[in-house]
Amino acid sequence: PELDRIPHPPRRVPLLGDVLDADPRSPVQDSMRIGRQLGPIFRRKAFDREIVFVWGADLAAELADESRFAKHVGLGVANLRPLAGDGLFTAYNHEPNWQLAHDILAPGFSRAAMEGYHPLMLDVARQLTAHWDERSGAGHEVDVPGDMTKLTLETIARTGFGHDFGSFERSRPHPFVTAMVGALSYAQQRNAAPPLLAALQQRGAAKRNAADRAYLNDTVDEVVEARRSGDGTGARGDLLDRMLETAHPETGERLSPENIRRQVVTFLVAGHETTSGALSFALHYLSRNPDVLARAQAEVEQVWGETEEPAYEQVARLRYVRRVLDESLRLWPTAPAFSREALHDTTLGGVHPMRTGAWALVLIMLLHRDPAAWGQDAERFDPDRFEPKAVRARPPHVFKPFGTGARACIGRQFALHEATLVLGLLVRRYDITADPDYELSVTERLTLMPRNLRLRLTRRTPAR
Ligand code: MNH
Repeated sequence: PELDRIPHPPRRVPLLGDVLDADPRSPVQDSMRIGRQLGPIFRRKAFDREIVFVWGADLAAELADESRFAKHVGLGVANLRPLAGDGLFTAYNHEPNWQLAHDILAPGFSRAAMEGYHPLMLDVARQLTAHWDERSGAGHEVDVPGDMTKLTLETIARTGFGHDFGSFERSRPHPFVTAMVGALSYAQQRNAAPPLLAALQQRGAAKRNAADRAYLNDTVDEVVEARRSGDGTGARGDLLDRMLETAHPETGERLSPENIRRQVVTFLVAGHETTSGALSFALHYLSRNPDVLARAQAEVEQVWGETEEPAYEQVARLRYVRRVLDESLRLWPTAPAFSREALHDTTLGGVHPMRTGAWALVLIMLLHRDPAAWGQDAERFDPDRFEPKAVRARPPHVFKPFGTGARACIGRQFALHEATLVLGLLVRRYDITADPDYELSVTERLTLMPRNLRLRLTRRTPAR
């Protein structure tokens, strides 16, 4: 009865629900299509489970109110619990390890910490340009998502954990990435499976998932062991040092070895997959918008000048490059949804009653394209939407690529610094052209990633 006012797809059938409209490989893009027809709040049912989706700017702003709502650990996030447990991303709000780990790790994302990561980020970016130099020029193309994943995995592994996966020395993705993609896809598919049949039908998939999790955990254990048995300098002050050595500033409490394992896998995964997608979408749009690319190149030349290797402060000065990134994250927020639950009985939008604990999924994809907030041309790529004047003219809570509230992304500044630095270096060094036959298609594995995106590069002169 509480859901009566919320529209659902017209082809609803007994027992199955709306699964005739559902493809487990593209739940977000399916929901986007359905949401456009049904409006700012709607529901979809898979077998016995019904999910409420919200994307209207007004309703999403209500759900952002931390006095009424909080993060809900459900769907894909909950399905990752067997791997990530009470790690930061998958912890329930009430689990003490959330606050503990948050307080211990937050200084690892301070300005001072970021400044310390900058030289390592540059090193990794230079591995990428060396790799791309060999693949620039006539007759070559680069595998954008593949190479962005190499870059972002190396970046989080080296800055956070002092670990080198050697991604650029490999022709195929590192097995860590393959296992991670397997785990993310499995977590996504489980949302679509009928609860009883799932157990029977998915035995093969469950077995593969157990193998993926075992591989990820083994990798994590090796990374931790290497640090523990290292020369004991312990002076890096990186994320792993914080996890192993830092006590809570007030309580003196420390993370347990089991929780550290959950945090390491959380950061290795959350710390690279979505940034890789964000960079890939941005490069796609740069290749399709020569005027935007030219403006970005002009900015980098003006702000960085002759500087061979930009300093930390020079990255945030790339205002236009940053807008390109923001606009890419608007159209394709690579973590495309998050859930919010009611802290007490309340009414959403004045008409939809929600009991304590009732939850809804915010479809960031559609929120970011709501014409009420973004105008009638919301589908068009236009970085000028992020000019300060335009930002001030919009209501708050309409741009949420990093989630909201206390459980918003802890790695936001890390991702933005890394991605802006890399885009700056890339547009300064190369002209980027699209394959005219390529049409953007997007794969989903909880996150979003352009499928088979290949681009052509030409070295520019003077090239840095
Ligand atoms: Mn990240 C939470 C998006 C980069 C580590 N991240 C979130 C959430 C979103 C998100 C959305 C909130 C999810 C929810 O409410 O259920 N994160 C992104 C995007 C990028 C990103 C779009 C890149 C672009 N994230 C990063 C990086 C790191 C990181 C880089 C680590 C270095 N993110 C996290 C962690 C959380 C999180 C950890 C969980 C924080 C918490 O709940 O306390």
